[in-house]
Amino acid sequence: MRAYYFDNVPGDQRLAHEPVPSRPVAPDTLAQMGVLTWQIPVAGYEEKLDGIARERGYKNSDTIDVSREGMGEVYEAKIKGFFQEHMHEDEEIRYILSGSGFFDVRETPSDAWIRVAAEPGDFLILPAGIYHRFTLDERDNIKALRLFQDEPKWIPHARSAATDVNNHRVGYLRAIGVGA
Ligand code: KMT
Ligand code: NI
Repeated sequence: MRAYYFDNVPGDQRLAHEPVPSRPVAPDTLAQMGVLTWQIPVAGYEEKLDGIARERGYKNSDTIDVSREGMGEVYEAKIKGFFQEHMHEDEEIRYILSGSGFFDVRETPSDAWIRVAAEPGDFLILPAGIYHRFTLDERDNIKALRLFQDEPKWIPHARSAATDVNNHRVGYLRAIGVGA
């Protein structure tokens, strides 16, 4: 999965926003932030994914189709919501089946955005407590499997003074060795 520092140039969120020259971010750097990435070929993915799900205790999954056709009336609102910086109290686990998009994750303590370009076959885990956002790219569609440990809890907590002291946020910072 390709990742690079976001250029912070205002404009269409669907564009790559990759600086020239690019500033790539290695998988190891992402892993130090608790962001784990794998490649699992889409052909015959079920068996491999079952293994990971068993290992990590993911008991449930569903698929999400982020596209105008897939979402209907709620499309615009969803797209806006996904791109608002937020955190969750659970991991955000995605396996990309088709299409593409960008997961932006905040590096701490620099507060820089790192853009992760997700494509079919990419498996991605965002840890609980990390600030992040998502956007479609110019292709305007992505289909992904969402995995979860128990009940789906997709509550996005928009970044605020309150989330800065949320237990899961504080636990995340401790886990990556940043802050108090
Ligand atoms: C999320 O929670 O931001 C999403 O599910 C985005 C779409 S998954 C490719
Ligand atoms: Ni999220």
